[in-house]
Amino acid sequence: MLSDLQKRKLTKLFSLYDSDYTGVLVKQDFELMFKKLSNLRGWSKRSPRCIVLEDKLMRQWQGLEAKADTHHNDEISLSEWFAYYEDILADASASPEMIGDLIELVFDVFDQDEDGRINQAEWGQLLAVFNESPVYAPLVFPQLDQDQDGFLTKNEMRGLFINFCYSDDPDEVANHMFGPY
Ligand SMILES: [Ca+2]
Ligand SMILES: [Ca+2]
Ligand SMILES: [Ca+2]
Repeated sequence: MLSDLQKRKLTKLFSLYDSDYTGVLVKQDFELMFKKLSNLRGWSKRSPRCIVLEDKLMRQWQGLEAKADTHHNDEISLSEWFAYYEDILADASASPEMIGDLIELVFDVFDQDEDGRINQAEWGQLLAVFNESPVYAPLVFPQLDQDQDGFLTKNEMRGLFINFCYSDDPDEVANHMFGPY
């Protein structure tokens, strides 16, 4: 069973994906996300990185639809989303792959200076693209960056995502990684 705290965080994650603010996830949310992300980087439609990004997002949508759309109506409701995550979080073999894919996507798009790390400004851009105010970046980033070197590495990010998804501790810093929830 997901706890209330986990449900609040997963509702937050759902809202990050709901690009068109309809309260359900559909293919168009991923298409809009693709547009926002490729615009952020100024990647032309035919550039290899753009093609890779579109392919990754479409595969994410297809994977989500195949597993989460249990009512087969081409959309994912919040309750389907909860059920999907309940399965993922219960299956130790499923979550590393999902979290690994998300991290690759974050670094592909938001590591804009391409130093292999995410800094506070890059995190602010992620928040802005995913429907959250970048004003939260200076509030949350220093807490997320636990070794305080000014950057999140892939390893640090992995730990944060895992705690965001799994932790039932209200004091866990990763709870706030995407802003208020
Ligand atoms: Ca939507
Ligand atoms: Ca960087
Ligand atoms: Ca760090």
